[in-house]
Amino acid sequence: MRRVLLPLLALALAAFAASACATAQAATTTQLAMRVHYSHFDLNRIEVPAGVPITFTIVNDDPIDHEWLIGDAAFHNRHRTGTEPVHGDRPDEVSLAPMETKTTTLTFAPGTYTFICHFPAHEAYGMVGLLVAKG
Ligand SMILES: [Cu+2]
Repeated sequence: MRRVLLPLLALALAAFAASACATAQAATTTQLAMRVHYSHFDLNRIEVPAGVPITFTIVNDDPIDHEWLIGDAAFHNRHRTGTEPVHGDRPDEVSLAPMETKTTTLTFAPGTYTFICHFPAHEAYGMVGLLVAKG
């Protein structure tokens, strides 16, 4: 059993490393298309310029609800224990019905932010990404 598992693990790690490289975005990007598929964001590391509007088009390709919430650690701590099933029209809190596409525009101060789906168990499953705004 152990002989079978080790090559599979190596293969999985190689696939993860390849996908991590493929999902980085250049720091000049102001328009981003993002897809949610199998409860994962297809972009998990994004670099954008600080101080200019960044427009995100987020496609939920799954047959279940998701959300895209972006902010700092305090923002996510609030949402991890929050009880809002659906978010309003705040640009940093996007609720996505099954197969729905939404667009939102945000301007970031220089820094590092995370975007997370806070539906039960989705963050632990890997619905997390990093955005770096470079000044
Ligand atoms: Cu989700």
